[in-house]
Amino acid sequence: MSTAEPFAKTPGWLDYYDGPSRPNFRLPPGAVDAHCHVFGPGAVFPYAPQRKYTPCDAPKESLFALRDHLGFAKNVIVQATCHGTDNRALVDALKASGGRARGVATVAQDITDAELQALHDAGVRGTRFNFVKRLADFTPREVLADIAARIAPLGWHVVVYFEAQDLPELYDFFTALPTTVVVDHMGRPDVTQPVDGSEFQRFVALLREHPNIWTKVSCPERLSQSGPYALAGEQHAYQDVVPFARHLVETFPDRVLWGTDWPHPNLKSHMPDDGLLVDYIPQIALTADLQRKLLVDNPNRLYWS
Ligand code: 0GY
Repeated sequence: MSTAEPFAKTPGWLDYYDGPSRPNFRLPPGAVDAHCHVFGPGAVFPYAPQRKYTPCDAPKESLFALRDHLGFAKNVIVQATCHGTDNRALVDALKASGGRARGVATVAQDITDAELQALHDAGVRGTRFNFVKRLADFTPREVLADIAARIAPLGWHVVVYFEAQDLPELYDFFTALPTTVVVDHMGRPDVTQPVDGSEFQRFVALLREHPNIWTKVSCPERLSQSGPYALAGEQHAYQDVVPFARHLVETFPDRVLWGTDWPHPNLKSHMPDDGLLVDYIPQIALTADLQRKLLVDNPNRLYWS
């Protein structure tokens, strides 16, 4: 192992797609990729000892090049579990972005007010609670509630990531949070179930009954069972996910966000062409008005106002 590459990737790791296509779909001016990550580089920003996977490096320069290639104006960079509560790679990217990126950090209960303020000054506007068991160790609810109470006065929100089957157990915790709450990837529905089935309708009810809860209609490449994959020019990728995302975009047009999820950690089946992922957007947001809300108005309201 060389000193330049101090970390060996998890066996079977798929690197992000090299040479993505230029989207056919023209993003509206000011569009935000509201869910993406930076990884390392590990030689500069080491991966966390408690991580559950070791990714390929995915540095800020590559993210910003992708942003420009796809036609996005800005990014929301979300702290990934492989960096634990060490937000240095995130902060470095935010500072290098010239105001064109905001961040969602992961913080520990013992973070000081001065450290929170420093994250805020760098462009952090939220903290992420990860309940996906393959990604993160259990943290007691009291600890998370305490963190939420600490970040609320800064005007931050809480981003939550969980699997659909765990929503019943988490429902009361989520609905008691004192901030805006953003749910990653539509709460990870089982898309072999119907949109009007009980599992997805429980998630829809969560949003309907709680106007402070938003969701990212992202990650069809992670949720799809039937494809087709966003590869080889495919303009109608991930058909089985479309009705779920479209339902949320049309029911809650002012509380949805979209992101690439670049560099797509832990995907096993394939690595999507990010240009074709952008071409997926008009399948779920059918009008220019819905597209502008999803890509421009909503993320700018949450992260830049
Ligand atoms: C995502 C999804 C995943 C990983 C993480 O923080 C992370 O490590 O979020 C996943 O493996 O499903 O949103 O990036």
